[in-house]
Amino acid sequence: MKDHRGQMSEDRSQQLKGDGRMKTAKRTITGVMATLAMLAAGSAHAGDLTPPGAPGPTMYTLEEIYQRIGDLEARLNADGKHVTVGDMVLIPAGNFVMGATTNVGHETISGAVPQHTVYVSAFYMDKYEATSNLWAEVYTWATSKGYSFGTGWCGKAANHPVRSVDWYDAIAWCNARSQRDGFTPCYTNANGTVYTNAAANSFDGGCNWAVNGYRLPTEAEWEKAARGGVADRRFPWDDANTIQHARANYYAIPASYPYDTSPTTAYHPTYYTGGMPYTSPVGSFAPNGYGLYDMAGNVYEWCWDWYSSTYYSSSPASDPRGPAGPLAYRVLRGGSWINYAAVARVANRSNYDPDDESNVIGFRCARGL
Ligand SMILES: [Ca+2]
Repeated sequence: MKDHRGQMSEDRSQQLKGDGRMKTAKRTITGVMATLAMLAAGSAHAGDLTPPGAPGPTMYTLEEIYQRIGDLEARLNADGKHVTVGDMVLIPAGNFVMGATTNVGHETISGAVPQHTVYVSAFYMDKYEATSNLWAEVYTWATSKGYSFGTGWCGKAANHPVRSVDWYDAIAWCNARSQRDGFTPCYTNANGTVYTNAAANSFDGGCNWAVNGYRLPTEAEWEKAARGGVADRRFPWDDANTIQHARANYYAIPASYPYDTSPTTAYHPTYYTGGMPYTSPVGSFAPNGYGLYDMAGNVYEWCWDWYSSTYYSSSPASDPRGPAGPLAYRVLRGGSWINYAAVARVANRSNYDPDDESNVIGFRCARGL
């Protein structure tokens, strides 16, 4: 993964160097073809750019090349390493090792063994947990269009994560966000209509994975995203296998977990204020290798999958989407402001009744290309 990311940077760097801003039309046909080849390589990462195909009558014009280079520049994250669309980051397609990192001596985690290699197709992931502000904007739009929601929702402030939304509310909200933003909704009822009635607290349909709308990430997508392109780590960062309050909003008990080395204990001292929940504004800590924030702590995040503690023994190797349901619980990931360091591990698996809400649970959206 690290090599892959490095390659991505290098490819793009070469693209930008290679064009030399192309201020004149003196470039030879050889140079143009080299640029096209690099763009084709870049398009494997960018996802929705069309590869040029075999050299011949389908060659791009210089104007088209400028356009595509401009597209890539416009979509480069502030860190200079990641392609973004709005507040979403492209998570590149590829394999990663999912589950408890027992191979490097890390602890076994309930339900998170055996380690197994999983291929995940490219997707976009929200940089931030869905905020109270974003929830409210979409919620207002949605209820004006006939959507209904089953639970109350809250957020401590506009820039804090929304919480106290159950799983049904979350997927209906994803549909509403898709429709509001001009994308195709992913969740449809068994009769083919768009899922809008979350107040019913039931869902007999499925997710159309082929469309481009917002949706909950699968558990595999979430873990791949959380690992940030780095293998064999306990937490979303790549420079240590320990956690401290400087890195995440969680409940620190260094005496109980050797990898919890926070000098401050219990609730995060900065956010232990104003009554529960002690959430923090999204993006208050450094992002991970993919440019994603709060993949450890703050609020738990709903995933699509039903939860089964034995699923890793039989899950498919490519784009696993959870066991067949219905089961009792859906997957939660990442831990929250109230959870111990163990729950903030990238391999840790939690679960909850999709019909229940809690002030420790929120979510973020993924989106197909
Ligand atoms: Ca989180």
